[in-house]
Amino acid sequence: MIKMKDIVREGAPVLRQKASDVPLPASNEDKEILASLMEYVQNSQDPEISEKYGLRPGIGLAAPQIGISKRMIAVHLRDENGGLISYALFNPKIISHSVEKAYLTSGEGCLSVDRDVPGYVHRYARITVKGTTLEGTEIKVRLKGLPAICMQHEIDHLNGIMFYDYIDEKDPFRVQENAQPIER
Ligand code: LHY
Ligand code: NI
Repeated sequence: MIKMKDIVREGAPVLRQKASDVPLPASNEDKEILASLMEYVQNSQDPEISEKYGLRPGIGLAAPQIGISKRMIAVHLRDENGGLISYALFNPKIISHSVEKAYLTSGEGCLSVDRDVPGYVHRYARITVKGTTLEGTEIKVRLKGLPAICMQHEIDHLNGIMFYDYIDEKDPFRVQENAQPIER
Protein backbone atom coordinates (compact mmCIF):
# COMPACT_ATOMS: atom_id res chain seq x y z
CA MET A 1 0.00 0.00 0.00
CA ILE A 2 1.08 3.58 -0.67
CA LYS A 3 2.19 5.54 2.39
CA MET A 4 3.41 9.13 2.79
CA LYS A 5 7.06 8.07 2.34
CA ASP A 6 6.13 6.86 -1.16
CA ILE A 7 4.72 10.22 -2.23
CA VAL A 8 7.21 12.24 -4.22
CA ARG A 9 7.57 15.85 -3.08
CA GLU A 10 7.99 19.14 -4.85
CA GLY A 11 11.42 19.46 -6.43
CA ALA A 12 11.47 15.91 -7.80
CA PRO A 13 11.97 16.03 -11.59
CA VAL A 14 9.22 13.42 -12.19
CA LEU A 15 6.63 16.03 -11.13
CA ARG A 16 7.70 18.24 -14.04
CA GLN A 17 7.83 15.54 -16.71
CA LYS A 18 5.18 14.71 -19.27
CA ALA A 19 4.01 11.21 -18.39
CA SER A 20 3.78 8.48 -21.06
CA ASP A 21 0.60 6.91 -22.35
CA VAL A 22 -0.22 3.57 -20.81
CA PRO A 23 -0.33 0.88 -23.53
CA LEU A 24 -3.79 -0.68 -23.64
CA PRO A 25 -5.03 -3.20 -22.79
CA ALA A 26 -3.20 -2.42 -19.58
CA SER A 27 -0.67 -4.88 -18.17
CA ASN A 28 -1.34 -6.42 -14.78
CA GLU A 29 1.50 -4.31 -13.40
CA ASP A 30 -0.12 -1.08 -14.63
CA LYS A 31 -3.50 -2.19 -13.29
CA GLU A 32 -1.91 -2.78 -9.89
CA ILE A 33 -0.37 0.69 -9.91
CA LEU A 34 -3.69 2.31 -10.79
CA ALA A 35 -5.53 0.27 -8.15
CA SER A 36 -2.95 1.35 -5.58
CA LEU A 37 -3.59 5.03 -6.38
CA MET A 38 -7.31 4.55 -5.74
CA GLU A 39 -6.56 2.54 -2.62
CA TYR A 40 -4.46 5.39 -1.23
CA VAL A 41 -7.19 7.96 -1.77
CA GLN A 42 -9.84 5.74 -0.21
CA ASN A 43 -7.60 4.75 2.72
CA SER A 44 -6.70 8.39 3.32
CA GLN A 45 -10.41 9.21 3.77
CA ASP A 46 -10.94 6.42 6.28
CA PRO A 47 -10.34 7.93 9.73
CA GLU A 48 -8.97 4.70 11.24
CA ILE A 49 -6.69 3.74 8.38
CA SER A 50 -5.38 7.27 7.81
CA GLU A 51 -4.64 7.64 11.53
CA LYS A 52 -2.97 4.24 11.76
CA TYR A 53 -0.63 4.85 8.80
CA GLY A 54 -0.34 8.64 9.08
CA LEU A 55 -1.88 9.30 5.67
CA ARG A 56 -2.66 12.85 4.58
CA PRO A 57 -6.28 12.91 3.43
CA GLY A 58 -6.72 13.37 -0.30
CA ILE A 59 -9.38 13.29 -2.98
CA GLY A 60 -7.10 12.51 -5.91
CA LEU A 61 -3.68 11.09 -6.77
CA ALA A 62 -1.66 10.75 -9.97
CA ALA A 63 1.03 8.16 -10.82
CA PRO A 64 3.89 10.71 -11.10
CA GLN A 65 3.28 11.45 -7.42
CA ILE A 66 4.52 7.98 -6.58
CA GLY A 67 7.44 8.39 -8.98
CA ILE A 68 5.83 6.64 -11.96
CA SER A 69 5.71 8.77 -15.11
CA LYS A 70 2.69 7.09 -16.70
CA ARG A 71 -0.78 8.45 -17.42
CA MET A 72 -2.88 7.12 -14.55
CA ILE A 73 -5.00 8.96 -12.00
CA ALA A 74 -7.53 8.24 -9.28
CA VAL A 75 -10.15 10.62 -7.93
CA HIS A 76 -12.57 9.76 -5.16
CA LEU A 77 -14.86 12.36 -3.63
CA ARG A 78 -18.45 13.40 -3.13
CA ASP A 79 -20.17 15.98 -5.32
CA GLU A 80 -22.36 18.83 -4.02
CA ASN A 81 -25.35 16.45 -3.73
CA GLY A 82 -23.42 13.83 -1.78
CA GLY A 83 -23.07 11.55 -4.79
CA LEU A 84 -19.88 9.52 -5.02
CA ILE A 85 -17.54 10.49 -7.84
CA SER A 86 -14.95 7.75 -8.08
CA TYR A 87 -12.76 7.15 -11.12
CA ALA A 88 -9.50 5.34 -11.66
CA LEU A 89 -8.43 6.05 -15.22
CA PHE A 90 -5.71 5.18 -17.70
CA ASN A 91 -4.86 7.89 -20.22
CA PRO A 92 -7.46 10.45 -19.08
CA LYS A 93 -8.02 13.29 -21.51
CA ILE A 94 -10.16 16.42 -21.40
CA ILE A 95 -12.08 16.28 -24.67
CA SER A 96 -14.12 19.43 -24.12
CA HIS A 97 -14.54 22.18 -21.57
CA SER A 98 -16.60 25.23 -20.75
CA VAL A 99 -15.44 28.73 -21.48
CA GLU A 100 -16.48 29.61 -17.95
CA LYS A 101 -13.85 29.16 -15.24
CA ALA A 102 -14.17 28.23 -11.56
CA TYR A 103 -11.90 28.37 -8.54
CA LEU A 104 -11.95 27.02 -4.99
CA THR A 105 -12.38 29.84 -2.49
CA SER A 106 -10.04 27.93 -0.13
CA GLY A 107 -7.40 27.58 -2.85
CA GLU A 108 -5.73 24.25 -3.61
CA GLY A 109 -3.17 22.05 -1.98
CA CYS A 110 -1.23 19.05 -3.18
CA LEU A 111 -0.08 15.85 -1.54
CA SER A 112 3.32 16.53 -3.09
CA VAL A 113 3.55 20.04 -1.63
CA ASP A 114 4.29 20.40 2.09
CA ARG A 115 3.44 24.08 2.36
CA ASP A 116 0.46 26.33 1.94
CA VAL A 117 0.43 28.25 -1.30
CA PRO A 118 -2.26 30.94 -1.00
CA GLY A 119 -4.14 32.11 -4.05
CA TYR A 120 -6.86 31.23 -6.51
CA VAL A 121 -6.35 28.54 -9.11
CA HIS A 122 -8.64 29.18 -12.08
CA ARG A 123 -9.78 26.09 -13.92
CA TYR A 124 -12.54 25.16 -16.35
CA ALA A 125 -15.93 25.13 -14.62
CA ARG A 126 -17.10 22.08 -16.59
CA ILE A 127 -15.16 19.40 -18.41
CA THR A 128 -15.79 16.21 -20.33
CA VAL A 129 -13.11 13.61 -19.73
CA LYS A 130 -12.42 10.42 -21.63
CA GLY A 131 -10.36 7.57 -20.24
CA THR A 132 -10.12 3.83 -19.72
CA THR A 133 -11.14 2.12 -16.48
CA LEU A 134 -9.36 -0.69 -14.61
CA GLU A 135 -11.80 -3.07 -16.30
CA GLY A 136 -10.70 -1.83 -19.71
CA THR A 137 -13.87 0.09 -20.57
CA GLU A 138 -13.48 3.42 -22.32
CA ILE A 139 -15.70 5.96 -20.59
CA LYS A 140 -16.67 9.58 -21.06
CA VAL A 141 -17.70 11.62 -18.01
CA ARG A 142 -19.01 15.13 -17.51
CA LEU A 143 -17.92 16.90 -14.34
CA LYS A 144 -18.48 20.25 -12.68
CA GLY A 145 -17.77 21.78 -9.30
CA LEU A 146 -15.12 20.24 -7.05
CA PRO A 147 -14.95 16.97 -9.05
CA ALA A 148 -14.05 18.97 -12.19
CA ILE A 149 -11.39 20.92 -10.27
CA CYS A 150 -9.91 17.76 -8.78
CA MET A 151 -9.83 15.97 -12.15
CA GLN A 152 -8.02 18.91 -13.76
CA HIS A 153 -5.52 19.03 -10.88
CA GLU A 154 -4.73 15.32 -11.37
CA ILE A 155 -4.51 15.45 -15.17
CA ASP A 156 -2.14 18.41 -14.80
CA HIS A 157 0.25 16.14 -12.88
CA LEU A 158 0.49 13.99 -16.03
CA ASN A 159 1.71 17.06 -17.90
CA GLY A 160 4.17 18.29 -15.29
CA ILE A 161 1.92 21.14 -14.15
CA MET A 162 1.55 22.12 -10.48
CA PHE A 163 -1.47 24.00 -9.11
CA TYR A 164 0.58 27.05 -8.13
CA ASP A 165 1.68 27.54 -11.74
CA TYR A 166 -1.74 29.17 -12.20
CA ILE A 167 -1.59 31.55 -9.23
CA ASP A 168 -1.08 35.18 -10.17
CA GLU A 169 2.24 36.09 -8.56
CA LYS A 170 1.44 39.79 -8.26
CA ASP A 171 -2.14 39.38 -7.08
CA PRO A 172 -2.83 35.81 -5.87
CA PHE A 173 -6.50 36.46 -5.05
CA ARG A 174 -7.45 38.27 -8.22
CA VAL A 175 -10.60 36.75 -9.73
CA GLN A 176 -10.63 36.33 -13.50
CA GLU A 177 -13.62 37.46 -15.52
CA ASN A 178 -16.07 34.66 -16.15
CA ALA A 179 -15.05 32.72 -13.04
CA GLN A 180 -17.37 31.32 -10.41
CA PRO A 181 -16.35 30.61 -6.80
CA ILE A 182 -16.69 27.06 -5.42
CA GLU A 183 -16.91 26.42 -1.67
CA ARG A 184 -15.44 23.16 -0.48
N1 LHY B 1 -4.34 15.75 -4.07
C1 LHY B 1 -5.05 16.91 -3.63
C2 LHY B 1 -5.88 16.50 -2.44
O1 LHY B 1 -5.95 17.23 -1.48
C3 LHY B 1 -5.93 17.28 -4.78
C4 LHY B 1 -6.65 18.55 -4.71
C5 LHY B 1 -7.39 18.93 -5.76
C6 LHY B 1 -6.59 19.41 -3.64
C7 LHY B 1 -8.06 20.11 -5.76
C8 LHY B 1 -7.27 20.60 -3.62
C9 LHY B 1 -8.00 20.93 -4.68
O2 LHY B 1 -6.45 15.43 -2.52
C10 LHY B 1 -3.28 15.89 -4.86
O3 LHY B 1 -2.46 16.76 -4.71
N2 LHY B 1 -3.23 15.08 -5.89
O4 LHY B 1 -2.46 15.43 -6.91
NI1 NI C 1 -1.50 17.31 -6.53
